[in-house]
Amino acid sequence: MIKKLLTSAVLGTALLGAQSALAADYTLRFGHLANEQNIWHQAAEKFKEEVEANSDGRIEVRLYPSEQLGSEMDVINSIQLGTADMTITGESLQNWAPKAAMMAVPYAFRDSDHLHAAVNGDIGSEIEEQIIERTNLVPLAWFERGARELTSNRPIRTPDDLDGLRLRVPNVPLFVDVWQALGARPTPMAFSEVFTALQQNTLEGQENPLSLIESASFNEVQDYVNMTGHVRSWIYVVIGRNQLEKMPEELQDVVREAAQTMQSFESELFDEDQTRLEQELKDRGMEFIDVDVDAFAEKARPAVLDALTPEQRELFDAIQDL
Ligand code: 2Q2
Repeated sequence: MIKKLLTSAVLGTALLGAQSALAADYTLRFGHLANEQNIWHQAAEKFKEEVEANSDGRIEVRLYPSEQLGSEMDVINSIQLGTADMTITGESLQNWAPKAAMMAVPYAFRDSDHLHAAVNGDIGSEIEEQIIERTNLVPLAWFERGARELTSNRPIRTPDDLDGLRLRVPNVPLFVDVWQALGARPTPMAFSEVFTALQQNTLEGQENPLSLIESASFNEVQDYVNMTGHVRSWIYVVIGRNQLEKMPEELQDVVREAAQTMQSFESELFDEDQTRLEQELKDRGMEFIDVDVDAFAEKARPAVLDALTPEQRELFDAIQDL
């Protein structure tokens, strides 16, 4: 009898143990637009590992790459509603927080150092504060991105060559304004729909950093990378403020520290990626086209200045003066 009781007690404990290993106290549903090959996803995996190990399993992170939780805009809405928790987002936040448009201004940053100085300094803090205030999302980490380049099936060297090119852009008002002014026909569309739209010729072009061009295999449906380098920018990994703050302080610290580890990890991957991407896309058969960048910059500028509100203009001028 005693033996039997003991056995069931042991069994019970074992079962309980198994159960607590399964059900964490907090689950973070982290969805983003890039696929598993992209360094954003590898960084997200690092975050998951760190958070789960350092919280002793009290936090579980579930990753959903390739817009499995919905498009970038959908996931932002879901985080606000509480049905998702984290994502990777940037200039699309302009739809809520006007200062996030600084992540979409063509030719705003001279180089990587200029960008780092802005993001790590007062300008970055101002943008982050407005993001928190207007979206209820908290930036936990940021990743530098390669410059956005235009892909197409005919070479584009000058704005005149655009000639009404049907171009996909993310859901970023400033991108629409600028590409219209340059002479293209921009359409906002979710990232996961772009490949098929290019394949079916509904679209003729898209623009993105080489990293996403490669991981999304756009080389299969686009022949040219036109080196417009039009937007040099960065992106935030964000978490819903409510989701973060409902965790005890010590777990919030685990999340924040894991995000910093992820940021350093991603930055190494980014540097490696930059030295590899152009050759990789050439090996896959894409042709790189030198572009009259000055002509693009000159034609884009009035559209930018026209689109910026006084508040945005002040921030833009501060970036230029940095
Ligand atoms: O083309 C895309 O969808 C991305 O490269 C976007 O730049 C990015 O997701 C922005 O929409 C960030 O908010």
